[in-house]
Amino acid sequence: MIGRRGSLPIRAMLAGLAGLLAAVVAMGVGQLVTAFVHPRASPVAAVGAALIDVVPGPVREFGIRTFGSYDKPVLIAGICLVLAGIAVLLGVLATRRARLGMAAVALLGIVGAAAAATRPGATWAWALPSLLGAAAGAWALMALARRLPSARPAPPAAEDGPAAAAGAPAYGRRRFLLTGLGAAVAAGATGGVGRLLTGARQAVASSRAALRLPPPDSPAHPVPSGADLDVPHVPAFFTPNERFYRVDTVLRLPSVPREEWTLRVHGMVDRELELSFDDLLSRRIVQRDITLACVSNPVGGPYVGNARWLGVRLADVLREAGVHTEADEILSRSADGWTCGTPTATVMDGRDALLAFGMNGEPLPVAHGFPVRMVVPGLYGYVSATKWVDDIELTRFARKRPYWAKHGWALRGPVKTMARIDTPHDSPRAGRVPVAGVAWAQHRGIQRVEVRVDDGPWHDAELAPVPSKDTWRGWVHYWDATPGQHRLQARATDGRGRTQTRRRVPTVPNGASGWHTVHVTVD
Ligand SMILES: Nc1nc2c(c(=O)[nH]1)N[C@H]1C(S)=C(S)[C@@H](COP(=O)(O)O)O[C@H]1N2
Ligand SMILES: [Mo]
Repeated sequence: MIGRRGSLPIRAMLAGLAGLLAAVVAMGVGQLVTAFVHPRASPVAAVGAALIDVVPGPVREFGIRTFGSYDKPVLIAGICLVLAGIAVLLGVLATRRARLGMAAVALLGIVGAAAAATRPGATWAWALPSLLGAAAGAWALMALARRLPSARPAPPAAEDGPAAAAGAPAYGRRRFLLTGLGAAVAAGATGGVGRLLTGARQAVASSRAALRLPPPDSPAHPVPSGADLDVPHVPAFFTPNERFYRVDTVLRLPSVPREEWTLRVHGMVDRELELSFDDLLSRRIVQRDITLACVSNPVGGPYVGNARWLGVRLADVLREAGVHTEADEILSRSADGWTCGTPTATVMDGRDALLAFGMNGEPLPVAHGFPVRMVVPGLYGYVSATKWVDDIELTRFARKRPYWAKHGWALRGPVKTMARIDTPHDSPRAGRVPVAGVAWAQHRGIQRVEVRVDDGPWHDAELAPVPSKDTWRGWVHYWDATPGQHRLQARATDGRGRTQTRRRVPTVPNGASGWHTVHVTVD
């Protein structure tokens, strides 16, 4: 009796293990096939990308904000965990009701295939990794289930000693485990070969490392001394690359070696262009300091950074292509299929809209768009800053709506004037306390920042000198802090004399507004 009762949970555990092993086989084969189709056709990547698309907007933005650059690893880990759970259940199911188990595996394959085949830019071939992976998984599951030791009663002797462990079920278990081991090795091998074939990660790393940035034909204005405020907790004028905020929808960073990169310029133009990376390098190279801001930055939030970009002027390239006057939209597309719509008039109005390949003296980091991204001073990133850009189509807003416009965000996204209080943020000591931060109104510039305490009079803050109206500007006001609770507020006025609105609106649909307000308790 003891032997029999003991064998049931073990059998269930082995069935679960069979499910897991079959899932690993499915993943390995899926990965191998992915290498021949497209990186984004991998079942996990496709389901993840589809999830990002279908979850309600607030959930998506919450995820992007909360996890920052970690949202995608968290999502991938979540999907893998859920898959592992499903695999265990399927293993148990398949050993009891084989048909039902197979039907469930097929359903999973179809879900993955449908997610992959409906990604932007997908072809029917993108369904193959999921379908072939599911087929391999089903086959492995059946093979393992057949070798599962059966739950028949143990011989009577089993009750009496070590013989119990050496009986027929143990022999069956060994056979099962050997098959399982074989499956795991096969999965590792196919998956590994798939990875090797993909191999793009190393390729892009060495492509980036080997790039020597050309000197600019048109250097950035020298940064005036004092642009860095040197007040603790206020960001430096240049945001270091590794600390620069990151916002995008990709699950795995696109791997585009510059040797393989091309930019196609087409649509409503006189002449289609196709530029290689070397073509870019042979053009007039400009270097500019430009502050980039995200539309989903809440008032006082961190999604803004300033960098020295190196690249070519987008307007020069477009002029060469000959843009038709009716083409009011520059629809740019990235290697991962994301799209962005930028007003043609804005890019052509003389500002330094760039196709950038350098960031703060380094080749563009992969996370920030290597080999080439767009940067347009004055516009939020979602309507201007396409990373991994490889296609630019001149079209009309009325005809083609970009990614975020389909998710409820505004078609146009000029940056709103904003002052952020970076310090103090906790409990300063009474006495002279710097109230300081950064303010931005790209391409209009910052003319004035004012600070007030507890609804008192507005005080002009000192402004740091800056090289152009395309960057943020540090500011500081020294406050005679008295003990107790206080409310600090700041507001900026742009270079055209317009003070930022007091009206608080949320980030959706075209950027948050309102005066940044900070509560402090002075000791
Ligand atoms: N390919 C691609 N480019 C993209 C995005 C994206 O999701 N995919 N996000 C945009 C948004 S919303 C912003 S704010 C900026 C952020 O650029 P960063 O990650 O280099 O800071 O990139 C833009 N470029
Ligand atoms: Mo953004």
